[in-house]
Parts: sequence; C-alpha cells; structure tokens
Amino acid sequence: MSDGSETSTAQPLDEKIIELLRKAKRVSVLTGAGVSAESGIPTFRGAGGIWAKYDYRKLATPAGFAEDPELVWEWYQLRQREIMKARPNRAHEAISLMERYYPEFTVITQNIDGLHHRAGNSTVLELHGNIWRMRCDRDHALMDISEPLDHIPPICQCGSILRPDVVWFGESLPTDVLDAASRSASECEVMFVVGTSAIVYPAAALPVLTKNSGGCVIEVNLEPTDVTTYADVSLRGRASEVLPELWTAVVNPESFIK
Ligand code: BV8
Repeated sequence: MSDGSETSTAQPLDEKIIELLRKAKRVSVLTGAGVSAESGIPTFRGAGGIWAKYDYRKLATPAGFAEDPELVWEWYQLRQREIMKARPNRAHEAISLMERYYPEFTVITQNIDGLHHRAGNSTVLELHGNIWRMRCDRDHALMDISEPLDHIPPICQCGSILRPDVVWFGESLPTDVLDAASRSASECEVMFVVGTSAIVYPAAALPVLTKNSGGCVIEVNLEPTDVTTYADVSLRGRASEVLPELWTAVVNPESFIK
C-alpha cells in the first residue's frame, strides 16, 4: 500500500476512455476526504487520520452527542477552524471545470467542508451534511453559520440543544439527497471516484450502481480500495495532480500521451 509519497502516476489513459470522456453527456463525481487532503483538511482513515486520534463513538454518533454535546461541538469547531483556513485545491478546481463542460454533471460528496461549492460547483449532493449548518432535532429549525460559534452548545429557541447538520454513524442519510445521488449514479455514463476509502455505506454503494448500470468507473486514489477491484480505470496518485492532468488530456487532445 503506497504511503502517498510518490508523485502523480497518472498513467496515460486508454484512448477509448479519453474519447468516452470527451463525448459523455452525463458525468458524476463521488468524492471523499482525500479530495480535500491537499487543502490541509485531515482524512479519516490511514496515517494521521481523524479516527486514529478520536473515538468516532464519542464524536460522530447520536449517543456520543447525547452524552456530551459540548465535546462534540468542540470537535466540530476545531474542524471548522481548519476548514476556514483551507482553500479549494487543484482537484476541486478540475472538478469545477468539468461542470462547465458536461451537459449533466453532479458532484456527490461525503465531505462536509463545502469546498466543492467554494470551487464553483453548483450541483453538489452533500450525502453527510455540511459543517456550516446546524439544526434542531425537535422543531427541525435549520440555521447556516459562517464561523465557529461564541457559545456552545447552541440552544434552539424551543429550548432544545442544536446539533451540527451532519449525518452521524447509525443515522440515515437525507432521503432526497440519497435518492438524487442514486439516480445520478445509475444514469451517468462515467463516475469519477476521488479520494474515498469506500468503507462507509451507503456512499460506497454508489459506484457499484454506476457499474451495474453499464457506466464507466474511474478511480483516483493514493491507494487501492474496494472500488479498485471493479473500476474500469484506477489512477494512483494525488487527486490535485492526477485530476488536472487527466482533464488536460480530455480537453487538449494534443496533450494525450499514447
Ligand atoms: C446508515 C460524519 C442506515 C460527518 C461520517 C452499525 C450501526 C449503524 C450503522 C452501521 C453499522 N455498521 C455499519 C453501518 C453502516 C455505517 C458504515 O458504513 N460504517 C462503516 C464504518 C462500516 N454507515 C452509517 O452509519 C451511515 N448511515 O447506514 O444509515 C442505518 C441507520 C441505522 C442503523 C443502521 C443503518 C452514515 C454514514 C455517515 C457517517 N458519518 N462522518 C463528519 O463529521 O464528517 S463518516 C466519515 O467517513 C466522513 O463522512 C467521511 O466522508 C466518510 C468516508 O470516509 P472517506 O471520505 O472515504 O475518507 P477516508 O479518510 O476514509 O479515506 C480517504 C481516502 O482518500 C483514502 O483512501 C486515502 O488513500 C485517499 N487519499 C488521501 N489523500 C489523497 C487521497 N486520494 C487522492 N489524493 C489525495 N491527496
């Protein structure tokens, strides 16, 4: 398993794949924490990952929040401060360029950092919510925030404690978002799968839906994952290098390397 130290090894893409990418009309991208890694936002698994330092049961489950909402808010505020310092990287920018090229283009992300929106993508399905939104599970109030709160845990006007509007383990994903993501996965001609360990479901089932519907799956990751076992192409390397190189090969034919 690579340690991610190598530079991009974007192998020259098969001409058929390049042609497919040039002619495609419906394209989706599924992203995970790896697409934001080079913006300085830690990933969850692998060396230095979040779950190596923190106990997901205390910080990313309803039971953990019920037990200590202040601890959970402190963790999300720490991540909010990291995200405020972050900028979209060249992988986000390449994905934003794709949206302008393809008639139907959907970003499906597991990330809650909002960097795809900041990179200019407009059709973004946030499977696990957004760190800049909070909600009340009693009266379903929803509130956007633009910076970490002064007082935590925040209290709703109904008196209940407000929570981050994210999906924790054991919680169902928003039905409308998951339905849209499933539809996009089953109808697209190509799905890029970028920077995800493909361990967390139901997100990890989406590329299988593409494959089973006759679509082409192109993985971009530092290391092999379950997606690698069935992807049409699996490119090893940093998303911020591989994706711009790949996109250049698609839009500038002369750059295509045999
Ligand atoms: C659900 C919160 C139905 C938001 C997250 C027992 C009880 C209940 C449920 C389950 C259970 N057992 C299993 C489940 C299902 C569970 C699950 O899948 N568990 C896994 C661990 C087996 N799923 C759920 O609970 C989901 N809900 O199933 O509802 C239900 C309801 C009730 C009861 C049963 C079922 C909810 C899942 C959402 C959990 N929320 N986070 C937040 O705070 O962020 S999960 C967390 O993992 C994040 O959301 C993250 O996005 C997600 C996936 O991780 P990745 O994005 O893939 O990140 P990771 O670090 O793992 O990988 C990064 C990859 O990038 C690596 O491969 C690395 O090599 C690569 N990389 C790194 N740098 C780069 C790079 N690649 C390219 N370039 C680079 N530079």
